Amino acid sequence: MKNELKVSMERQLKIKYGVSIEEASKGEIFSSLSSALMETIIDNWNNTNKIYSKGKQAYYLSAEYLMGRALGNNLINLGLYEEVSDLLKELNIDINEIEEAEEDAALGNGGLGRLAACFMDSAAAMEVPLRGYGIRYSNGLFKQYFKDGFQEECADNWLTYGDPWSIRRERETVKVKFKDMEVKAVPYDTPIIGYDSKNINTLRLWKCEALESFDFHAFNSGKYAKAVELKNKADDISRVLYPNDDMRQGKLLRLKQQYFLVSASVQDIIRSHVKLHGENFENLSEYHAIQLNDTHPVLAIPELIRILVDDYKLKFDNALKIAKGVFAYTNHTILAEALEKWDNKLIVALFPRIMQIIKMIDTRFINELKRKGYSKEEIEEFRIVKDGVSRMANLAIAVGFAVNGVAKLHTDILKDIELNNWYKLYPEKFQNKTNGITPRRWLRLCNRELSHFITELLGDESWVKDLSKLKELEKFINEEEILKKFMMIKHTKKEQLAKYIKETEGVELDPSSIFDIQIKRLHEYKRQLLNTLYVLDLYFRLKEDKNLDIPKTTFIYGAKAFPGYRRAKAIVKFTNEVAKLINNDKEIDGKIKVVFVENYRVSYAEKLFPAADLSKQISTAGKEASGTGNMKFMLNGAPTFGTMDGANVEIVRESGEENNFIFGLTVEEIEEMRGNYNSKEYYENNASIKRVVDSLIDGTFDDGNTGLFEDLYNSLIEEGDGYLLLADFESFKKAEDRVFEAYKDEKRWAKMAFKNMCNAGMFSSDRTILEYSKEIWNIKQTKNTL
Ligand code: 26Q
Repeated sequence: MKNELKVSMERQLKIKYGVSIEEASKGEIFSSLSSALMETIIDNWNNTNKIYSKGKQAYYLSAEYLMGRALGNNLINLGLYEEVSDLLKELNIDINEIEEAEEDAALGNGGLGRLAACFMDSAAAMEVPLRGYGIRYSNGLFKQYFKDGFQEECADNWLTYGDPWSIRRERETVKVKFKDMEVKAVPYDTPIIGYDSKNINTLRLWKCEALESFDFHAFNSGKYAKAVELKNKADDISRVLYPNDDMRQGKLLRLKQQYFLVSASVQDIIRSHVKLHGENFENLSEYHAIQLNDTHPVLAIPELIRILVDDYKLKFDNALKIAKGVFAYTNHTILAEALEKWDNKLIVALFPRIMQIIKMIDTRFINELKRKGYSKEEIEEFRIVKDGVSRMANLAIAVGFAVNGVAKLHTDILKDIELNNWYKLYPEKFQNKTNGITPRRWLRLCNRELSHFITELLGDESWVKDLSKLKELEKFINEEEILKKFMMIKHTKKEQLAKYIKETEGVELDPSSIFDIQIKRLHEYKRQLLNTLYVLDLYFRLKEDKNLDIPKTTFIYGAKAFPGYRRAKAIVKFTNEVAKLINNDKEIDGKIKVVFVENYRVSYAEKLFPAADLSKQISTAGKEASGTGNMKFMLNGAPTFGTMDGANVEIVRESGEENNFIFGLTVEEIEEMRGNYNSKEYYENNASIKRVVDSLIDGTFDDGNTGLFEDLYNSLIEEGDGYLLLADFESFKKAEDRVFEAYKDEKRWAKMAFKNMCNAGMFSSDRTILEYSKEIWNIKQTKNTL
């Protein structure tokens, strides 16, 4: 294998770049090695497709896939990591440097996009016939850097040096029609390699192109701009990922993107159905299930009906009935502002036929409700088309055969509160599917030291595919030598992170300090500001009391703010100012340190999770649907410091409340308080709170006259502190005291951390994907035996 790979690499280097291995740059080595690996998997890939097409398949429709890097993960899944590492070493090349040469594929914002990527990996490993459909954005999520502590953004041109992990399938191009234009959707297929399996699944991403790349007649008559106008208009559709991960933004281009994705994907599914089973659609749901990742791809429903009615001449009611057997919908959010509503005028302007179909679905649905005895007023709240807009969640629940939340608490909130009316109408549709993470990337790849130790203790590597086996490690919980080794590995990962942070951020960290880490998109509800107010209070207390006895602590943040989200950007700036003040204070002498890392992304996450002592998950209870970063920390042996929100509830149930640091109001307590909360009381009656909140307006910090800090002050004091930061402040502080207490006792801490790792088994996305397969899609695990 080694020699074969080397020969293939040399050939690739020659044809692509005209260089030898000795002359090649790191990027060129990355690219040629990846192409060489592609060559070795093609047969298994084609055979997997062949075998899958015989039975029922599921399709994941998602506007986002936050894949990160492919090389390291693919080597792990192929079982070739060590071999290739040796091969490169013989050539005087460090495999880490080659991995670092790969750009992240950042075609997603955060949790929802990363979940889609974990699901792809798990489906392949579990040999589940699932195919992903998405958009091949030319620009992924923006890159972030800090200038004077302010967030700045620049474009992510991840394709500048090409993508060796995808194949353009020109022959499978489809056309997508808008009212005013027609475009090509060209598929790019990426292999999703199953760990320790011959199964290779497919992620198909569509690129938008003009039918003619260039208007020759316009060019000849000297109209150069006009000659490329249509090309640019088509390119725009798959040009960039919208960097928003909550608010609905009624943007025309975003709606075009959504329809582009679903029209191409549904046409593709129907084309393969017709090829395999003929023009018979009564059996569509016997062969296909389509999972809608949030409301973003919900237009797939009217698009399928359009194709069946207009192209294959089915009756509308029959087409609707068929659609009802095919679609299932996942809800990822509780925030009301995130529920997508599209202006009907926009829909009509872009695709009038889709508007007609949505209205027909709405009419049929109203009739169904009338038959069930609902009154006119009651029916109004269910309407799909209402007040000039189309409500995508309503469309998805009315037509889909299943609706699921992403953690137990989240599903309960949907059933009991947010979607209670729907739950009463269709109780049988509602399911819970607690999220998960892939143990390949989030342990086996990113923490090879810990992985090898686990394998040594368990005797083999079967845990990588059956994470529940970690539970067997609990029998070692009182063995000092084992705990010592476990904590030594943690220390090694902290040293590696400290080195990287020194190189990239220029900040020196002490690996023996507590690494307290909060990494996630920046949002008011995720409460990074609460964390920073706490750190500032701790700083003030240290200044007052030189003898305050706390273990040395490093507070690490990573987060991108939506470029138009002023308050989120204010929190970035404020945290950077607090960091500057603390890190430069000679008196503090490094007792506490704060670092906000630049450009947090999947490949950075792989360095942060394994090095964490403490996982910060501090959202206002009831706001975080699940969270998945919390699971990555747990798997790498970090206790959770968090509220009873999202999947934290299940994490604590699995690992024990005594092994985590839970604080803050619960969902029930917040419900009870509704309307009676007055943040000013907390501000006026608590000196610590007053001091840190006042620092926002008393000149302690400089926001460059932008008014950003005053705005933060107003959010807490004048606008009522909607996310209850001040209400949870004292409880937060007490929980931090418990952390310090626990950390001082090395053995106790080691046990807490170890206990978390041992109980992370249920958070494998392998478990999640098998639940979707059995309980929603009704598809079978199918081994590639060819
Ligand atoms: C919608 C319309 C227009 C533009 C953008 C959007 C948009 C894009 C992305 C709306 C939402 C998102 C992403 C949401 C998201 O990441 N939600 C997270 O999903 C995770 C996986 O289920 C959960 O763990 C998190 O709790 C949830 O916040």
